Amino acid sequence: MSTIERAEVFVASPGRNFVTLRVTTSDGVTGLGDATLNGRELAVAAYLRDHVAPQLVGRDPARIEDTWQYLYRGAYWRRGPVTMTAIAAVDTALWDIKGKVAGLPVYQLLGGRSRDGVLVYSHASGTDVPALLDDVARFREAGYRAIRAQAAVPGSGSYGVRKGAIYEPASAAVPEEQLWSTEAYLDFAPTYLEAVRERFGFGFHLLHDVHHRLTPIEAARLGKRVEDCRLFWLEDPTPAENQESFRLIRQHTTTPIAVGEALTSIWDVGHLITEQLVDYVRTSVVHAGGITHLRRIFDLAALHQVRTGSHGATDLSPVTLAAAVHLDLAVPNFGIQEYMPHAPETAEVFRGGVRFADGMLHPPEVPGLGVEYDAEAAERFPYEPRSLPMARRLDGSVHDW
Ligand code: CS2
Ligand code: MG
Repeated sequence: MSTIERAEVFVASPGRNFVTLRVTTSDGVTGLGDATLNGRELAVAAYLRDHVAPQLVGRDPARIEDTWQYLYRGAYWRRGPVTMTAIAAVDTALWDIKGKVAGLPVYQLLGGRSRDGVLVYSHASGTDVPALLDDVARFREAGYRAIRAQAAVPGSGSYGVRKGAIYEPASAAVPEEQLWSTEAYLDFAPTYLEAVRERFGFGFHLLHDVHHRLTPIEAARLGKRVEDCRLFWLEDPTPAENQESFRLIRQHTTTPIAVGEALTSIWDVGHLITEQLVDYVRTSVVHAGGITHLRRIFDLAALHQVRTGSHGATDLSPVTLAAAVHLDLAVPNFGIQEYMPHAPETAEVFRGGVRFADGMLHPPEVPGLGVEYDAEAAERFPYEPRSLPMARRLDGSVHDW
């Protein structure tokens, strides 16, 4: 029987910080898992190195479910982004190994293709409305069928506005403190979403991310106000710790709702799904316990007419993107996949991965996930301390970023 011989944790910054787990079996087969948690990378690296890796050596790599249960229930302390990201990395690496041993792409192990490709959306943004419209035009010309639109709000924070070629919010070691005015945002955001529809029409999906900034009644007001924009979804309209709070939004608007990128277990989204308080669940391979757990969340969602819409920002590595596309290809209730192309340096370390064509992503037709990690190249990109920004209202009090 093949056993796990090594579990190595790599922390590097090719374009941005990534934490990658590489599991190697006694037969020399390797599997990769993404363990990146934006702004808390070293916490997950330590969890893996100090508490998980020693327990993996000698285990049967084929026992994916048993390993998942062992790491989740055996830790006593359950749930939370650090724990679930560490478990996700191990789980994803074991699915990669299983695919390589079977000689099959991972989606074939998940039931095979349910669709020809994975519809994606990317991010258009601008410091003002003309710049946003120019950016939407660029993505339409690039063949995107779905585009998220975000613009800087005069007198308020500029959430979601790209500062260079690649969007990356974690810009400084100490959190950048951004101003936020709900009133200015609620007055301005509908106008630029309407401007996008006015300029480009309704021949593509338009999305918008509120990023946890509103109260339920404010979110209900926004959802109602933008109904004529026919959004594909309004994302993270309000913080989701209190899942029941989404019922108030639901009572006031037909604008579809997406939640979940910051949620890490089925228990954190279960009420939202079973009560149909959301239309899309955004949990990801890297933060929601890997392929094994994410598939459980997606299956629960399928029973309640909730579709998938996984997170896919640049702080999720090419390993997560590949694993997401394998899962997206197979599940019956796929909705859409977020796709923010990584920086060029990232491809110097993560070899292979998904392919973009005609507004969709396609997995590598090779055994496993189809990504390899170049540890030697990674040494050229040392870790850089980075934190996500935080937000303060105009009166100086802390707001949700
Ligand atoms: C955003 C992310 O992609 C999104 O929908 O919410 O950019 C998010 O801010 C980052 O992934 C946080 O690390
Ligand atoms: Mg988001």
